[in-house]
Amino acid sequence: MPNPRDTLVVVLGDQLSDNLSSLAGLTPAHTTVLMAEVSAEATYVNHHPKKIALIFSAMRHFAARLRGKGFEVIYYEFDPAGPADLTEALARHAGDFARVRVTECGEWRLQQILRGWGERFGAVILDDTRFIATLDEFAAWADGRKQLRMEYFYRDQRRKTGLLMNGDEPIGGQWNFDADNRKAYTGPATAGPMRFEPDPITQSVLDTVEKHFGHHFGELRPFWFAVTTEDAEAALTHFLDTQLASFGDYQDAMRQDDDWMFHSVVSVYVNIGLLDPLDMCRRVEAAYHAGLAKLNSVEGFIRQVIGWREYVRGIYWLKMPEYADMNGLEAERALPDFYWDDSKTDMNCIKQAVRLTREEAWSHHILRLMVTGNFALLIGASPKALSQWYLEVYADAFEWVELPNVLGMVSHADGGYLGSKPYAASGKYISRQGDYCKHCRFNPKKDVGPDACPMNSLYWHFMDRHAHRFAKHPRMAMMYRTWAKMAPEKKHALIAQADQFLARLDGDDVQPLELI
Ligand code: DLZ
Ligand code: SF4
Repeated sequence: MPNPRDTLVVVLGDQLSDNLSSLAGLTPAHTTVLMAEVSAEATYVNHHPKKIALIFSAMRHFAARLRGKGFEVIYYEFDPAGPADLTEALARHAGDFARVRVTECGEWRLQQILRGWGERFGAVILDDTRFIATLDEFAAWADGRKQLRMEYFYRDQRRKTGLLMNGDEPIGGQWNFDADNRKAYTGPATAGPMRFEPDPITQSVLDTVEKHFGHHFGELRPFWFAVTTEDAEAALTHFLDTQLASFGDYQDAMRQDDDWMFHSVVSVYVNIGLLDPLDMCRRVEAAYHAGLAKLNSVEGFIRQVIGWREYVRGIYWLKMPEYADMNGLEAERALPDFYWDDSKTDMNCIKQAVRLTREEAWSHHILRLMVTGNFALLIGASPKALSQWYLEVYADAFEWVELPNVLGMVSHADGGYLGSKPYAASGKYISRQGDYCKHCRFNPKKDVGPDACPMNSLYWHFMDRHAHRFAKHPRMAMMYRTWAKMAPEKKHALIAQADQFLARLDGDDVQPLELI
């Protein structure tokens, strides 16, 4: 029987951290934790089965960890006859306790539900202290600024944490070494991230997920993610020892025979709380001081975590809920079928990116931004549909991080808040950064004709239809000059080629369909 003076703490599926604010200062003997695998959270979008398995298994392991520390844990394993949502689970127990606590969550939708718990159960909602910048700090930083440049925010975070600092100056005399991080990779295929054998807890989760969510897009097995802090730490150590040294140089590279290259995959672990972002950055910094990696690798990694990751979270909470509806480029096209079925396209870059996503619930940032993202931008895919896709298919996707990345970075739907210009690129960019084009039936050097890379004509179609928005942008002016100088017949042929492609995408084309 719980003691009616005790505290009930609700721990969510991405709050699997020892230093969680809702658990801080509580005595295990007087604290009960409630965790629940519920269909409302697993199906508000159709998450990739690997993502559901990751979260359920990591939740079960975290529950065991808490029990090991002496906490009582009420745990609902997924059961269609069990509580359908978190409120139902909480309603069954809240009355037995004097207090209910929960750490704020990472989504507007669920945060409204948590607020409801405040009214109904007197639940206290605590700040999520696992982030480096508080939301108030971010709001104060953003206040009165016309443009929110990540770079300036990032410098403040460097100063605040002391990471890679020499007094008030950045180590190396420069804040950002991104210009060094764009090399194509031609070395041998890499070993990739560390993989873990599923234990009996994970095996049981896999059976549950297969039974109830096996119809969602994506492959459940082989499942190899870390599901405990110890294993996530081991994965980080593996990254530091084998990948970090080359991470920076080849951060934007793409390879047909190597899905991972030097990417750590630790976002999957950090975003559910198995790794602490600041501790992780300190380990990466230590690797630099130990001579294991160059500054461009270490700075690039740390910027992603204390700069970009914190910055997108700040934007999300500053701009929600209106943010989710933004569609600055008035893009309305449905996402093509091949985002769920890589056999339905011959565009090799898209095929590889979707295949990897299907197999692993992961792809690296340049595939997300410059392949699936760029193509969606060029065809004018609806940012809402695209956001939903990213949220569903990636194991590290939670709305606070996914939405600004998709709306701001990928679709330029937020009117230039995150980046002043869209990241539109033709097939030439993709062919420069890797070897996908060598394995493609299309030719990235050709703009028109049956074997022309579709990205090329789509790129010019995009530029042409948005000329009124971007022609005066200083960093796009050169491309608009090229467009202006192009012979009218060439322009016409490019637009006609893209129009025909788009008509085929929309299913309006009466000609026999080849794979696109
Ligand atoms: C994403 C997810 C999934 C698939 N399942 C659960 C669940 O069963 N129980 C739970 O507490 N949380 C789950 N989550 C995470 C939440 O949906 C939500 O995205 C985060 O808690 C937001 O911070
Ligand atoms: Fe992608 Fe075009 Fe290259 Fe094919 S040729 S892989 S479609 S960029």
